[in-house]
Amino acid sequence: MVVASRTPILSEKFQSIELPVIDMSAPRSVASSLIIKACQDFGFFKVINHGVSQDIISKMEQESLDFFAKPLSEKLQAGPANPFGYGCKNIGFNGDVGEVEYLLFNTNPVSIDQKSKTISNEPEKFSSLMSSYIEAVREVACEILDLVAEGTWVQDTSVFSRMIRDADSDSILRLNHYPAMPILQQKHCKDRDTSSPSYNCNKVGFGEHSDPQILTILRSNDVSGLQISLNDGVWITVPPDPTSFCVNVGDVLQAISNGRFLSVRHRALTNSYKSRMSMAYFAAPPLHAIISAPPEMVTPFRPSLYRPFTWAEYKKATYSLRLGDSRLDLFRKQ
Ligand code: GA4
Repeated sequence: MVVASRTPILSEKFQSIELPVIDMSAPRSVASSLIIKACQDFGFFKVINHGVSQDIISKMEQESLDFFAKPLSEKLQAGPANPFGYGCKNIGFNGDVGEVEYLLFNTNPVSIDQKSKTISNEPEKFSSLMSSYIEAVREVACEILDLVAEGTWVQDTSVFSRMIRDADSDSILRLNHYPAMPILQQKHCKDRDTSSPSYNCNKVGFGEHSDPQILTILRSNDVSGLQISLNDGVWITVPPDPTSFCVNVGDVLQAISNGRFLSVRHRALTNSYKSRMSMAYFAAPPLHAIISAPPEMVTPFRPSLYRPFTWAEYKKATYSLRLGDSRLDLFRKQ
């Protein structure tokens, strides 16, 4: 009897794309215009010279590897991820699944302290490392948002970054582990031509979706897996680059830019040879924050697209839908 696998196997070859690279040490006006162009054209870009210490990044990756290497019974003690903690295969609360295990944290220090106790044998050390990492990536996100405001002539240039600097910001940190899925273990791959050295047999680790928040700052190891869906719905692979951060526009930034910037759908695939590790910081407003485009983003040629809403309202809609559903459309003006 052939048993259907829960996540389909994708054995097609994908094209890859080099994302625009933004050097954060470039003059502000240069960085600003490149970021704006990338947010409009791709919704994705890479940042280099971002100022986050390599030492902190490596230690975070090591801590994640150590955690995911533990026996499942121990990892489950840090779960369920409802809303924060360890999760395995289940994504959200409406039946989505993927070949991934993960840790989800709210970035507020009290929540980090509490969760650290179930994750590490040295909770204080772990919690302090997490806080340093979060602070550093939050700075990168704030800098990018200030550059966006400057380049779009928004008068109050900290209007966007203020939302994520707020002590009540609802930002999230997610540590993902996509286990390697050796071809021989994949029933449906056995019959295919696996002799080619470039042969890879992928499964969906984290299915197609857009990120609900303002901005995502992603760091991955040297294993490919991230794909973005460009205009025509074709999946394009983003080559891994552990030396940079991959940044993408979230739904809220699409709304506050009045549709000028794109919250692009993306997904993560597993790899046959090596585990993929990623750490994603999702910069979000406080729950009570009102999401609406500043007046500079609305013109007679670009009339207001979305009705004002709170992040709490948006989050509620997000969690009541499936991973791949489009939520921003629900907030569009008629
Ligand atoms: C996608 C982006 C982030 O990983 C996340 C995810 C969240 C979850 O895993 O709990 C969601 C997903 C994400 C969007 C739709 C809902 C919520 C799973 C899901 C089915 C942490 C987030 O904020 O939204």
